[in-house]
Amino acid sequence: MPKDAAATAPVRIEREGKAAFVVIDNPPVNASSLEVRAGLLDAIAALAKDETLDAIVLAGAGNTFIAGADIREFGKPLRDPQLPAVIAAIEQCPKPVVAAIRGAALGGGCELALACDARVGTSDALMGLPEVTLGIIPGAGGTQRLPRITGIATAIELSTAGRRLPAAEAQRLGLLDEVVNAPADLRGAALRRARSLAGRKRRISELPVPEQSAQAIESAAEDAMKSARGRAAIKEAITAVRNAARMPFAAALAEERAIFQRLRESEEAAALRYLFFAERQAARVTDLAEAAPRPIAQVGIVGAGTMGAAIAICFLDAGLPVRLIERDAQSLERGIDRVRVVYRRLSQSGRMTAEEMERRLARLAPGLGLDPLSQADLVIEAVFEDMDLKKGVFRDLDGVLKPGAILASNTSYLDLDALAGATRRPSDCVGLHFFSPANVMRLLEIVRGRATAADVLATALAVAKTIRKLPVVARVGEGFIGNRIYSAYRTQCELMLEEGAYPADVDSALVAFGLAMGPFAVGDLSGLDIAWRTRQRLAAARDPKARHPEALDRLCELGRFGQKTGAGWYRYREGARRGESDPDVHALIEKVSKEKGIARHPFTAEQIQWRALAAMVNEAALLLAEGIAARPSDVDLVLVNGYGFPAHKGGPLFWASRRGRKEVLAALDALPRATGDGFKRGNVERYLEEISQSGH
Ligand code: T1G
Ligand code: NAD
Repeated sequence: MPKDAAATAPVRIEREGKAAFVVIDNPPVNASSLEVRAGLLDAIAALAKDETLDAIVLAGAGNTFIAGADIREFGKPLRDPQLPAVIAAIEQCPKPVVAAIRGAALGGGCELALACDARVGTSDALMGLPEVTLGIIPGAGGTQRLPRITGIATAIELSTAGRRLPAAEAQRLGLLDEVVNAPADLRGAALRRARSLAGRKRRISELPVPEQSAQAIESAAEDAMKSARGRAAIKEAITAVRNAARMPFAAALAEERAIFQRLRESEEAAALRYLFFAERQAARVTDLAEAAPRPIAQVGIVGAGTMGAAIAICFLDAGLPVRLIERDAQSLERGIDRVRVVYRRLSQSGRMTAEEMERRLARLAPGLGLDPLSQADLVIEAVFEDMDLKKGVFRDLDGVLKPGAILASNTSYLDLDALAGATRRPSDCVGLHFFSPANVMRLLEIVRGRATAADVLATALAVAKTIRKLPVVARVGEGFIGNRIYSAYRTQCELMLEEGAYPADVDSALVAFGLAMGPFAVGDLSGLDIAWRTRQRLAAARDPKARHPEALDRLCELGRFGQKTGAGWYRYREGARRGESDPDVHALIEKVSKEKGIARHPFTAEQIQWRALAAMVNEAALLLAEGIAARPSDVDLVLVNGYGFPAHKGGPLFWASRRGRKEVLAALDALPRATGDGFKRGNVERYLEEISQSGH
């Protein structure tokens, strides 16, 4: 192999005495691409017959072992050699092969490690079989070798949850034989381990599957199916792992591969691949150039209500000191208590030590008035959703904060440019729209104002990474991306009530589609008064000719705000989280239809689904055309990570791009007919084409 080819080869051999290191060097994450697989096969074949060698160590260059198969290859027919061939070569190699694992050994990377005779890792090693998060199952022996180490029940849990095991847990479960603290010690430890095998092979595939009670296996399978929500990959992963106990190794391996190949072609897999790359693209903002983020060492939060307190937890969890400000002592106490309750629950359930809880609470500094924020680098406002109040807070913050500090608002709908306009530093203003519960929901809509400086946006993106949030950038517009689309979707769902459906019909149809909850149950959970107040605020600007659903306003006029008032679209028994259909609501809805002269007709679940999703897709096209969102995949990320849209359907736009064009257009063309004047039809076709061209 000519010198320069050897230098760039994704797999190289480094000799060290009677040992050889096979190093995978395929940046950025040493994915086992076609070239890597071919390189590994050649290397193992060459070393297997090298009499001068007594040990082989498999390692990744940089701080990653192998992050799995190259996901970019999935949308196309897989080319030989495929991973099972490489794994068979390692198992059949007469010399012991030891995996030296630093960083990620995930999916195919974990399967390669399990094919080795021993595994040594550094303390930052991360092992697991996350294939189900890509709509597939392990396809190179993971479902057969893992249960031989951990037992069937644990292997079901690990392969269906897609869990990534830190080094200590991987060692406890037997995936790692040894853990070294310093990366510099890894090679030496791996060599010692290889030599300690004294030429013997230690094939996991030859191990028996540990005995386990049928009851333990059954409950692991049941638990896993609970979170499946119609996802085929979960069900298939359970089947494949269980085959380890009921079929010979080779037969179960072939069955695993067949399932893998079948799922690889599935829409679920295409959808999850699309979201995988969409997440990595979302943080890329084209015109940020080299803007460097500002340092954030101290954070302030104004308003310690439902959102403020949970946002404080995000920053405390990230190791930052937080000043939490309220308007009076009682509200402040309530806010601090909200933080304590979350940490106490984590500590009591063993997910956090009492010491760690105290450490995080010690970083929380409560206060009244804004002066304590004078040295903060970032302040997030989370007071009531009222423009005048928020403008006042922004104006006051402007007078207190040091130069260069960033002012952010957690507003759900309001005009960030107007808030920024209330200060003398609009370029330091940005929207940070968290989703409730903010310490749990991954999504963070970063709202870019007209004046927001590039380095302020870069800082917001860096902050999102620091607090482990998935950032999606939106421009200023009513409801930004998520709330705007959700509002259009909810409007169509409310209009269907006037035409013949009832809340439970709509909710069950959309839950059947895969949404976590239907719009009426969500409304009752978050409080109907929020949407009602927004509608009242926008009433003056509403097109008088457009159809406006009436039922919600009537419910709110009756003081039915949902769970918090014991009644909304549904009626709630004392303490119940699930509502019951309420004949009073049905009567109210029928009365509205009558008053409007609308003949009621039954809806099929499919009709409800198409109408609701067409509304989402259409509104997405409108806001993309306005530049509120930068790309279709950003919109899908928002709906999947903020509004319970099923990830295995990829988001409304991806889903629509996979349906027949005629069906989609028919559903879109039905919307103006149903909605009447004032309905704006978006150029959906353009964005569906864009997604189809993206090759997912
Ligand atoms: N294939 C191709 N590209 C990948 C990749 C992969 N497996 N993993 C990451 N990348 C790219 C990613 O798109 C980004 O590119 C860059 O690497 C950095 O990633 C047979 C079939 C390893 C924990 O599910 O979880 O093996 O945007 O931003 O935050 O059974 O990446 O810069 O151009 O995420 O440091 C199973 C997926 C595959 C692991 C690193 N493996 N990767 O996180 O960086 S299925 C996975 C990750 C499989 C076998 C089956 C993470 C990471 P770009 P990043 P990071
Ligand atoms: P909340 O009513 O639970 O809390 C608001 C807090 O602000 C109260 O504790 C109040 O005492 C405090 N406050 C009011 N005026 C203040 C002042 N001048 N100085 C300091 N504190 C003051 O409301 P919330 O649900 O946390 O919503 C807060 C903001 O977050 C709103 O803009 C809302 O639209 C937005 N938001 C809410 C959600 C949600 O699901 N609740 C989700 C995303 C965004």
